[in-house]
Amino acid sequence: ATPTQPRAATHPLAIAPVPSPPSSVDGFVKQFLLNLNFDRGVALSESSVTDQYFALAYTVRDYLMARWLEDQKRQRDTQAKGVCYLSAEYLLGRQLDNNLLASRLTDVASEAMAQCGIDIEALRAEEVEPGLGNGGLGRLAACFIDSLATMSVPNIGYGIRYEYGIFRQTFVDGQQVEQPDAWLTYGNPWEFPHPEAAQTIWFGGYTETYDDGGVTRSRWIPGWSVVAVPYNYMVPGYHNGRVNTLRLWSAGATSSFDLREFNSGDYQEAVRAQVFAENISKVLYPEDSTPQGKELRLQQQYFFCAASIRDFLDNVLPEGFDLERLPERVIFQLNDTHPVIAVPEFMRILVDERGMEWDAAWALTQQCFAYTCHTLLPEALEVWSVDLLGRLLPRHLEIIYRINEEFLLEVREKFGDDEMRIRNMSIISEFPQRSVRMAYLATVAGAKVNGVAELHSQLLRDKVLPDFSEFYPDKFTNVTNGVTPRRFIRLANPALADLITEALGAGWTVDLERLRGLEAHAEDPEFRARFAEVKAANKRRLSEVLWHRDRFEVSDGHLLDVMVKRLHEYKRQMLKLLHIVTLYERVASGRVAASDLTPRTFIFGAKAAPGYDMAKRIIHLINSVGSVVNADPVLEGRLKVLFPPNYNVTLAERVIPAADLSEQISLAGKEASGTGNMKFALNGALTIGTDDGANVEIRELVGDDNFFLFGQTEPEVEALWARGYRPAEFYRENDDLRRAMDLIASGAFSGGDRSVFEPIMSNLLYDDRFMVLADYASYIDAQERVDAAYQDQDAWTRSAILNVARCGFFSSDRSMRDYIDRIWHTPPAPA
Ligand code: T68
Repeated sequence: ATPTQPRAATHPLAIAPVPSPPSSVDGFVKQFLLNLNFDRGVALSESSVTDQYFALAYTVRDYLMARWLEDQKRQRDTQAKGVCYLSAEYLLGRQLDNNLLASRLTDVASEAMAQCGIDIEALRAEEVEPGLGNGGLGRLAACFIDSLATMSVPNIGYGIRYEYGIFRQTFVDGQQVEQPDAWLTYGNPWEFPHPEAAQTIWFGGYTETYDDGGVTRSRWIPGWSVVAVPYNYMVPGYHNGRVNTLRLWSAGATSSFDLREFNSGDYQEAVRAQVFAENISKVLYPEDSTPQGKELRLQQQYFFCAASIRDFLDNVLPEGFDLERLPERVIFQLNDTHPVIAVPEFMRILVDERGMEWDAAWALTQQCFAYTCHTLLPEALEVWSVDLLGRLLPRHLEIIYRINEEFLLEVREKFGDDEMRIRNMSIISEFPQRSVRMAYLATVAGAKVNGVAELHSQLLRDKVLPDFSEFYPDKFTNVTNGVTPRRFIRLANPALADLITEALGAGWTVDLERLRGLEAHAEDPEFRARFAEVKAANKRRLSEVLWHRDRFEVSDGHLLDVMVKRLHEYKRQMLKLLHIVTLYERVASGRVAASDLTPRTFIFGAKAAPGYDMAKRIIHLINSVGSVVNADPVLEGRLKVLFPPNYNVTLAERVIPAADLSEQISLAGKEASGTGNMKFALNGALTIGTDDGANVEIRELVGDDNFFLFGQTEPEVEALWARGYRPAEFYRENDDLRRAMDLIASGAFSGGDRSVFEPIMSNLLYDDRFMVLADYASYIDAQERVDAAYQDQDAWTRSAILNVARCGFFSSDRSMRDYIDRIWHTPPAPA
């Protein structure tokens, strides 16, 4: 048995008698003081805010512990089918409030802290959010594990415990400067390390063939190894007593490795080995949607996949489990291609280590894995050069070759010797260099392949993987993304949550379609007034946060127009900026009176990948336009541009509930789904958006009257490319556009320096891959409809309520139900 297999130890108590909720304030205080004294080693009177935060976190943990231990034991006993979610990213956000909410301890904890003379708000502010993800994909994983726990579905989330998460963004002279995210500096009260359960993960070396009783087999003689130490995190369900597990792996040196060096007297080498090994989980790659093909990244991917697969087979499954029955026990869900190396690893274990026949192993693999694709950008599809892969994982490369060989035989059988098609479908591409297409490998290996919104799944079938969808017509499916209403309504917007509960009763938090009940209330003037007051209060709260954080002031009575997401050209922050510059230029040139502007505050939040020059230039331009616009008296304070640095989950929870207008303006056919769009609509913002990703479904649900649609559709985009897109023509033919671009080009936002933003301007004029100029006129027009609609505040509020009422579909609980029905087939867990 491995160190994590249970021992036979028993005692009548079995689980320590920690008070379990609902609980008294006294009991909570007692437990808190125990933790403060015995774990932190300080007296209350001597304790720092950090001590108090840790003791509070430990106390919440204590209340969840019995349930966590029970759920693990029950799962060991019942071996119910569960989901292993494999994801290189989990963008969790702060844990304290979520865990208090899940365990019904929010009020008890506040009262207990008050009795100790502690301001719980100060403790909340003390928590550093774990930023172990880049954006949508990582946050989606966090929403999904929350929903699975809330629905009592057996689940282990597997990933990487990066020592440094997504960088902390600062601005120096308007330009992004990245700082390391040292989130573990003061320790982390939410994790449980298990160094005794570490795994050894091997890399490199070579393969050899050997004779196995007359059959020639291949085996891997690896060259070097690191250890993977599991860190467990509790994932509590909301009010159901369920606690699932998130298991993140941290890399370290193997003792044999550095001991050998140490014994030979080379201490420097031993330390170097240590550093080398620890590097593997050192830092999250900050590239979003542009894979870098770096060796360390592949090491990270294999590191966590190998550790997770082995953990599941050796520690989670009972000893002697019949692997033929694995599909009844588990599904490994691949969150994009980042964990696809788990497929050849799984095959290697079955075939090389467990002696299973290839065909039997492959049949199991094709039942036990499923793949979610999160992109449509061709440059975002991950490929690994055969060279690199073969050097790092030689046996896995052989396995991939064999998978490909047999797959292409099947293709020939079905489609004949159509060499063009064979080349197009091969998992190995030959140009520009021989490499492995990870999305193809995932598609061939997976039982199912899904996109993340209706439009995306359709384009995935028709445009990205057309040959595959013809070959495997039943493999492709859609699961539209969703977001957790616990974090993004209950925690982020308590005032709205209370208003909803008052109107609809409790229960909507786990059955979000019930929000439909608000439709009737939208017709009630008093309800509308209260809803509007909630929005106003959220704006005041945001205003305080931004003042405290960045010394920004948010003026009263402004329409809050928000665009928060990673900075990427396809998302088109430039289009938003051209709108702002247009409004400014009209007033500055005297063509429009400032008093005719709808007062608006524009809020941006966006990190750029550190190596993405154009994105960084656009950040610089946003800040530069902001400086000029915010300072120019000609606008009479009617336009403000705020760009708080370091947009993250914590800030999202304050910004989204305050927003009036949600900017979802990607070029049609480029944004796979979006999830921010759902969070805004559920918090009563109206969307201005293109027919892209999940915007399509939002608009269908809320209705055209409650959504500001603009821009080309995906087929129109295709048709314009086919005709020949010349952006300069749009520049020449649209006066407003020309004036706005000329103003930027003139150096008006760069102290007269015309060179700073020239690369952005010439890119727009002569390339404009994302058709900013083509959609400009339509966007400006839609913004004028926004201004007009905002004049009638009461009608606006009615629309906002209808957005909330009609977006219950976008709960991640519904996404989980869809995954269960269409892909996982995990039976409902016992209550
Ligand atoms: C996003 N993708 C999609 N990628 O862009 C978004 N990529 O439309 C969708 O809603 C979301 O996934 C959830 O499905 C990403 O966020 C990444 O973050 C990423 C990270 C590393 C490498 C490539």
